[in-house]
Amino acid sequence: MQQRLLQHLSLFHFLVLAVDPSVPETGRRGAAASSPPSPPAHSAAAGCEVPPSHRFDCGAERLLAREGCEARGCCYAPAASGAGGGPPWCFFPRGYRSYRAENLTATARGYAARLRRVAPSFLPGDVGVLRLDVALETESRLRFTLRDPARQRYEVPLATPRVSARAASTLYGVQVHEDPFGLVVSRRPGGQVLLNTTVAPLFFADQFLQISTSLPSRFISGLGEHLAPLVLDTAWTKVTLWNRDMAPVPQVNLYGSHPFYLVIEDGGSAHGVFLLNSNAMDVVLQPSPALTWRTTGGILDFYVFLGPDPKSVVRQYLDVVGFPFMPPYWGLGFHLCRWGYSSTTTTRQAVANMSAARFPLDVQWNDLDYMDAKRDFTFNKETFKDYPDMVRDFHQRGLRYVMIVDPGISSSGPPGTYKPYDDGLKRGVAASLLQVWPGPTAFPDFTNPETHEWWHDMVKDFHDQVPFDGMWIDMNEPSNFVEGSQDGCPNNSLEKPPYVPGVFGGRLQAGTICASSQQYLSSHYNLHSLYGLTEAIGCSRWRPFVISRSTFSGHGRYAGHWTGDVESNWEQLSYSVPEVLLFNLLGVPLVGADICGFLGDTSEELCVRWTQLGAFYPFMRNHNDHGNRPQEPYAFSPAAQDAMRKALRLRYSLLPYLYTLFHRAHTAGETVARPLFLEFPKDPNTWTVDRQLLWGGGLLVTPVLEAGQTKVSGYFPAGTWYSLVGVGAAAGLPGAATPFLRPDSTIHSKGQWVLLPAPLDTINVHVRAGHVLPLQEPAFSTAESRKKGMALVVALTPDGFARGELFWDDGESWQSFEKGDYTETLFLAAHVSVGGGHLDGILLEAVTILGVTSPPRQVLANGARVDDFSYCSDTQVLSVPVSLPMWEQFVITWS
Ligand code: MIG
Repeated sequence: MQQRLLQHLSLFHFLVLAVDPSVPETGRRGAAASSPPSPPAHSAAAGCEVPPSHRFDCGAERLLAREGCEARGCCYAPAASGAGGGPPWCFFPRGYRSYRAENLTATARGYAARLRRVAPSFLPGDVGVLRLDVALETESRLRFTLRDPARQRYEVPLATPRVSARAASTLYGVQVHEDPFGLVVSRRPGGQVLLNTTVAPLFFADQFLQISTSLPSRFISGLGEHLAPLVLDTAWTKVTLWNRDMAPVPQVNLYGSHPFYLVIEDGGSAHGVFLLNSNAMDVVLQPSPALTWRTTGGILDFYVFLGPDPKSVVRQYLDVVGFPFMPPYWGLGFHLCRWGYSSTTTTRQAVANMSAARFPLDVQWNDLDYMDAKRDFTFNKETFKDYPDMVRDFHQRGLRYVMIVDPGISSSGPPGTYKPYDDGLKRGVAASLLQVWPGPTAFPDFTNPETHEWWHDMVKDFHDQVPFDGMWIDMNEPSNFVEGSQDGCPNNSLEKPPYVPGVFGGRLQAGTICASSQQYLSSHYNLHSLYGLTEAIGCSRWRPFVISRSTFSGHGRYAGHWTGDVESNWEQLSYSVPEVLLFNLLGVPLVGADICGFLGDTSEELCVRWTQLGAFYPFMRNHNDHGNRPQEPYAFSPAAQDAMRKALRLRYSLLPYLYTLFHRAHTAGETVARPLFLEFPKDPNTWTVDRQLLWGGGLLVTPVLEAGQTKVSGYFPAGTWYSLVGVGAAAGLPGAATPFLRPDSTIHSKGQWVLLPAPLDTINVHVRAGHVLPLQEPAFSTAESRKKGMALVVALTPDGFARGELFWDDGESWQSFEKGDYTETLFLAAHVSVGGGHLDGILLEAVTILGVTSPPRQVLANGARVDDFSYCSDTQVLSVPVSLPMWEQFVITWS
């Protein structure tokens, strides 16, 4: 049987039908095995000699015994071990035929072909003819879609970039394998195959769409939201996406769906793949390595991002789904919350206790406690009688205020007693009636534009009474306390699809509303995992400080995320590092876990370690379940409080740096908290590190994640790393924003693991040589700290270089960057320049230069001698107290 290929040579914009000797091995053998008999089309014996790790499941939607398996033309080989986890017993033979590609034609953006099913599948609603579109969208981005040309199917309503012409040159080559159909994407130059869908047959039935690909390596990350290591296990892991209210445990679908993965290839290049599909799906990873997408609806709409470095992959993904929003400066301060601040008195008391114990606090929160009978947009007129005044008082003290809002609108009261429901009913905005907090409840349908108008009115009405600063949106998977509805769900194919992914609870409606509930844009079956995103869009229109539990691809453009109901235990503490890193890769940099844990009682040691790590979550909030022992920082021993205070001061000192990183995320699609592999992709040791995190490129955080430890081991990529062990009074600032260094704490790494001292009062933080970090004297809120003096930490490389930047604006105006109302400053070692007006009145009070190899004889600041500089030859630290206006150019030199 001859091998036919439709090959695209992107360099020459030229399509040929040709026999290509470079086709991957599996493809060639596949084609050879596929003589096309009529149904049942497949002879069981041929092509079954597939090594276990390369087997693709032929009985995914039902358990098959030998007979049923072979009736499908598949191979049956029960494994010795028990069921679950291992290779499938019933698998496709090589070359199992499904679709054949025909009529390849050039289009303005790339090319198109028709796919025709050559033998009916075993699935109901098979689509016999498909249209393939391949668009060479940019040099590094390829998109391909498979649609039913005869019928408009549901597609995710995400506004993706419009591209009208193909890219002039590309980092990828594409081949279309004719029969069985498959697509091969390879990297240019080099020819590394990144995607090869010829490894298993394509399925495109109404409620079962499946496509598999080989992977060039096992270093695959992404596919949130799950409690898992950053690099996923390819030993037969099924990753299920279907948003679910579920306290985080491994191997279960959680609150968010992000069908995007990033793979690091041998040598450190990286690519990414995004399947723009919101239906319930499984993604199966197997050790060959390979990956299978199996989704229950919509279309197959793929983006492939060529990098070639992992940072570029993230940016290319965000080019499609949207760059993150810019949070207000106060949003980066410390947030305090718990379920159980049962009155304004207890809420005020928490704030007073924080300040009496001299802890910084920027944002006080309330959970459901404030509501009247747990109804949105109401407040309890007894326990929260002075609620509006409380919020105003907080504002007076420079604090901000956020409260919880659930999506479910109570429908239990008599008509005319609850405006949100009466109004919503009138305006026709409910998706479904169901049981959640306040009893019978209607869930607003945020895919309906009218809902946004109504929601906006409700939010505004409430804000007119209670001037809150942000919204905490919970339960928006959406979560339901009965399955489907009080009357169950109808009996139809949306409620009982032929294939149910591995969702927790075993049914799509478990913990949520009926899949066949009709929403404005489509059925809940299609839209379910978009509920949180569409609600976040509705809320961010009012003012963008929104923290949401449920998320979908593109969420970061509108809101942040907290990782839900984590247990107060060490395991959950350590999982929070990969979760925070993952959400940064997914474009949701404003993310954090509940510090000290939510479910169950915390312990003092755990809470200290969690506060230290939490000081490096981009979103830092301590939140506790009702009924648990208190876990506010002031609830612990003096020693524990000292340790927490130190971590908080470290964070507050670093806020100008953190804010600048958010600006880079917002304007350039960068990450804020980042895994080491993003900065050091050529060093394979970094690829699996997920117990440390970087802030930007310049700061490495090595937390203690286990009980009873006073040492911690961390990986330090090759280079010089300066320990920023604490905030001391070393160099000039009255509030001491400058770091002190221990002589033994500079690491000259060849790329190695280092055991670091980590007593209970310390979190290890290292500055990477080559970076300048802008710092500011900490205070008890950002309203205060923003007025204080700044300092620079200049970490020199051995050849005396360092650079850094500062983004500064008023800290809260919406779109100050877009309007040009900001100051951006670039710092270069020994030459520091400033311009713009937003730093008026702020003094630079200290400059700390790390890695100065010989004692300077003289230091000049703007040409004037600085006499009181100090130099320590042990640490090679030069400290220069200055008093320079940040709003003018300045130059500091030493010689
Ligand atoms: O099922 O509002 O994840 O943070 O405290 C409980 C009460 C509903 C779940 C959230 C949690 C919040 C809690 N909510």
